[in-house]
Amino acid sequence: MSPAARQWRPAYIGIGSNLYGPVEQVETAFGLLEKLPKSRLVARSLLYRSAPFGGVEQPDFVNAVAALETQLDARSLLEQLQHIEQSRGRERGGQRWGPRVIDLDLLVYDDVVIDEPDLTVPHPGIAERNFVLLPLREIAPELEIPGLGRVDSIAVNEEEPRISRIE
Ligand code: A4P
Ligand code: MG
Repeated sequence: MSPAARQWRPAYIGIGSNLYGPVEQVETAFGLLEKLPKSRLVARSLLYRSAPFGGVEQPDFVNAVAALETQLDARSLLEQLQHIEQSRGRERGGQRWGPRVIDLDLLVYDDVVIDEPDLTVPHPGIAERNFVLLPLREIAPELEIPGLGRVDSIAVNEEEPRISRIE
């Protein structure tokens, strides 16, 4: 293994659920992220309740963001996230933007830019989704996102439906 591959690199994960007890699902996801190989969970946002984005009629979501440091490369990390989704009973091939027990999106992986259909990093939805932006701003306001700039300089999307913190 090259020395570079052993570096600890920051990564941010968006978590969403709107089925089967979303608060518990998100809490469980944090627990599973904590156990990822070659990775450590370094910060977690509060939980946010948000109206569904994307035009599909469905229950409200619970969203949060996790900060990791990881020695996994971006693709290996995405595979691990997909394992977690599967282990929680996430069905593949469901409706796009439809309801899901757990959704884990790789939002940012250090300063890396990847533009492939199966992995786009930074995640293209960050700037238009308050349910990603607000929890990310809570834990990483100074983060520089390639192509977008500092998190706390990204404007909130005023068009997006309601969102509130779960106290
Ligand atoms: N993929 C590419 N880049 C990435 C990345 N950075 N992270 C590929 C994760 N996956 C990435 O994902 C489809 C494919 O995207 C994967 O095979 C992966 O290789 P998916 O999770 O299976 O499909 P999806 O989630 O149905 O599609 P998509 O486009 O990821 O949906 P979104 O954008 O996640 O939207 N409203 C609220 N309020 N809160 C939500 O969390 N979520 C959605 C889902 C809709 N509305 C929502 C919420
Ligand atoms: Mg997804």
